[in-house]
Amino acid sequence: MATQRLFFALSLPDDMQQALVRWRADTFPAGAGVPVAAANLHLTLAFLGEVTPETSQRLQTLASRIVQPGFDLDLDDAGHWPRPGVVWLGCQRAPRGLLQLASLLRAQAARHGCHQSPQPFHPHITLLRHATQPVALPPRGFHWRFRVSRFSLFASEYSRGRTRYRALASWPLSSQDPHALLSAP
Ligand code: 2AM
Repeated sequence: MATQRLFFALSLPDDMQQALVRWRADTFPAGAGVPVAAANLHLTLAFLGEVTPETSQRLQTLASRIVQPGFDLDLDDAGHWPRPGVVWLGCQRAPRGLLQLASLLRAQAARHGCHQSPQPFHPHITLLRHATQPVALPPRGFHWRFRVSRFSLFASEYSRGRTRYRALASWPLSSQDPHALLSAP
């Protein structure tokens, strides 16, 4: 079977997608860049690149064994990377759970031959692409919070001029706080 272009990511709840799309339209001028479709908004944990079915299966098995509590994600930062032409939304302080999950998935990917960027992980949701000209960023003060209780493996598929991200599998993050377990009578 052919390879697939895969990545592990967090998807956004529907109401968050809609809120971000409205905020983006109010915040950035139409010519600032190409908006990412609401359904495609996501936060990448580990990019795998072109992957064989065998490697995909192995990484899915490892992902299914991850035991980690869920966490809250605060989206309260925005930035512009002019070289890749990306305007992004992120967090001023990434939660430890997010960094742990990404680091584990990236390490497993690297061990299975998926090249990982030497750049430090900078969690972000890409809002606009092809934003190569200077962009005025909104002043700090915006803030969304959502609970992350699962992560997914996505395939990036391109057809009829459009990129679509299709979830292949999802895994829950446990709802229990490990500290609560430790202090239980
Ligand atoms: P981006 O949003 O910053 O462009 C699907 O393409 C997802 O994988 C996107 O979130 C994209 O990040 C990320 N991605 C694509 N190519 C990548 C690469 N070479 N290294 C790391 N992440 C990449």
